[in-house]
Amino acid sequence: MTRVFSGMQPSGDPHLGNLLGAIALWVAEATHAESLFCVVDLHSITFPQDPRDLRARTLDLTATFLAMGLDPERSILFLQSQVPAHRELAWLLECTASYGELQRMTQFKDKSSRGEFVSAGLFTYPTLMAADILAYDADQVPVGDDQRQHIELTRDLALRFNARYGETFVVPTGVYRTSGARIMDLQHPERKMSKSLDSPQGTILLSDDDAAIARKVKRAVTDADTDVRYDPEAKPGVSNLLSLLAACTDSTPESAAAGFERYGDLKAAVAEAVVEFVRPVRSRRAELLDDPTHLLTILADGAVRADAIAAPIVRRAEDAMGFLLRRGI
Ligand code: AQP
Repeated sequence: MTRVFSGMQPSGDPHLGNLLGAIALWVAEATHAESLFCVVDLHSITFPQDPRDLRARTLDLTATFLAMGLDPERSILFLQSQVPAHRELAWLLECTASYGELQRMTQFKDKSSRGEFVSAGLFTYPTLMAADILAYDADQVPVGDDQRQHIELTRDLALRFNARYGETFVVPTGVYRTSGARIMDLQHPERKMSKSLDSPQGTILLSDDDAAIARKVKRAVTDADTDVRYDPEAKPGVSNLLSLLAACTDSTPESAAAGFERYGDLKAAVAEAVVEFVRPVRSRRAELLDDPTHLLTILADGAVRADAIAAPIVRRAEDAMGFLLRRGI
């Protein structure tokens, strides 16, 4: 059976890009594959986190996974930090990746140029992501379009490792949505909606109430003419609104454009569709957060199941590289 793995950082409240570009895709993938979904808390510390915020956001994101429809019986839901394989394999892959290829990662260039503290972990982040995936022999990785370069690197590292040390890792492929794979910021439609960019009016968060969502959509940047058509190059703002409408209503951006003559009507329809999509997820998440013990129990169970898959794969990689395995395992 195909095995699917993906993860998300608890680095801020999830936004519409995370929900539509990633988790909605995971829910679809989980129906026909063995699947593992992970809160990648180790990734979030590439930037300093307040420990209390990190704990709270980790539970928030776990509840978000469930509220979006992931089923902990069918999928393995767990925390990256609770399964040692991720950290163990990351070092082996850091020594497989070259300095030059990590320097070429656009996410590193983008985030390191924001003038904040640049940790060594931000630089090696893609090797930890590769470890997340390769530790499970994952065949498929459903992610947003912004992760393409990291998936390509993961494939390159798996192929390089296999060529040097013998067949060890499954070479995974990325899975992307056809519409909604990259949701753009409503105020800056040339850049992706993001947890860490300071653009409160351009970012729709899961915690936003209905009125805030409608206000942000209505104030979204469009362009000078009034033509409603899907053309991301010439009309990035309008095209982003059409992508949102399509992703929330299960259609395509081109067909979503039909019937709209004015931006005002399009924005009203997008606001309604997004509100209807977000509202039940927000309220289910709030219910789930009332019982943190239940969430922690799901995570503990997930960690045991994930560890049972990943630990032998890491031992396999260590053995292939020439490390002496501890007697008895
Ligand atoms: N704007 C987006 N459109 C579609 N998909 C997106 N994803 C993120 N932004 C968009 C997808 O969500 C998953 C979460 O990945 P992550 O938590 O590792 O965060 P990220 O990709 O680095 O992006 P974020 O959520 O905006 O966080 P920051 O600001 O910290 O970078 C991935 O599958 C991603 O593709």
